[in-house]
Amino acid sequence: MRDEHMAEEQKEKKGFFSRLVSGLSKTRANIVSGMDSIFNGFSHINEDFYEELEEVLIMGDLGVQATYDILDDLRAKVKERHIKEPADCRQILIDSIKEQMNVGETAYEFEEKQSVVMVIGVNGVGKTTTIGKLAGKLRSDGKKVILAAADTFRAAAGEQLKEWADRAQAELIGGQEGSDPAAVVYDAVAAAKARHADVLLCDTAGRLHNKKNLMEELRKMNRIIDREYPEAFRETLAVLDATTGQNALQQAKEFNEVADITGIILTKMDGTAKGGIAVAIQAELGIPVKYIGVGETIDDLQKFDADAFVRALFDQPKEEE
Ligand SMILES: Nc1nc2c(ncn2[C@@H]2O[C@H](COP(=O)(O)OP(=O)(O)OP(=O)(O)O)[C@@H](O)[C@H]2O)c(=O)[nH]1
Ligand SMILES: [Mg+2]
Repeated sequence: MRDEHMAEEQKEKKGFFSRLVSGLSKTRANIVSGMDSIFNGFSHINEDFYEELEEVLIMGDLGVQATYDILDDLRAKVKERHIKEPADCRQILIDSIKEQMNVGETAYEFEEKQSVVMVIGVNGVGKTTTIGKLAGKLRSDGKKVILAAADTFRAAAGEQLKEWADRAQAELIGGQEGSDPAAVVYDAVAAAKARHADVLLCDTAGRLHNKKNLMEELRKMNRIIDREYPEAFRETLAVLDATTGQNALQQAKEFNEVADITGIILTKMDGTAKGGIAVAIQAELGIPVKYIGVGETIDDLQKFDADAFVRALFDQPKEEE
């Protein structure tokens, strides 16, 4: 029995890793091929070598901050260890990228607590889909999950979430289109308390009449949760679309001004060459990327694992298949 279980787990892990490997293929082509051609193209380490590396990292969407941090670290280690061969820099660079992305041990505490998770982000980034995936994941861990359809602005947003709720077998609390989203949150909190739910996931609108409106609405919902459900563990996840590259960074900054973002979910990592943005976000904002979306189905949400991410990016995928 136990062996079977372990074999199952191994298989799952493999599937998980190969999905990550294939999801990151364009990012890999973008960053790693560029890096490797530098490692192979230079016979010794000089200023040009560092400059070209810098260019590859910036073009790979790692962001200015992370790029400088990584290169400073590399320069220091090259000096300290008297490294002469460009190829010997590869592993140092990989380790340094990994270091930039450490999530910390408490990142997934909310999954084990009675919690409220606010999911915020501009329209179309993948909030509703991500909530569906997250609900599926929590349900399969045996958690009692309630979804709040607090996007009452966009037509059919409620129905879209309902489909995900059915798929994940989670309960949904919604409201009429055009009704007050804060009222939906109020009702959902009442339901979560009455039914002793483990996790309440709140879907929010990506767009209202204007941005000020949207930010005000988020504040209002937060106040209601604070007041009505103070005992709940709070998590606020900003969803960012990886394909938008540096724009995603700007969005996170704006949302962080109204809500205390505790984590980032980076969606659409499959099929983008801009996966390096995962590194930039952590370096520039100091907010951990907690999950990544690698496709459109319920299984396509993964906990962000810096180690697996870097391995999927830099190791030859052949040996893992
Ligand atoms: N390839 C891919 N597509 C995704 C991923 N996550 C979401 N999508 C797609 O992105 C589109 C938008 O997703 P939604 O979940 O509706 O986005 P939203 O943020 O809720 O949008 P609004 O409610 O309009 O603000 C859908 O077609 C999803 O299937 C992902 O990880 N990979
Ligand atoms: Mg939505």
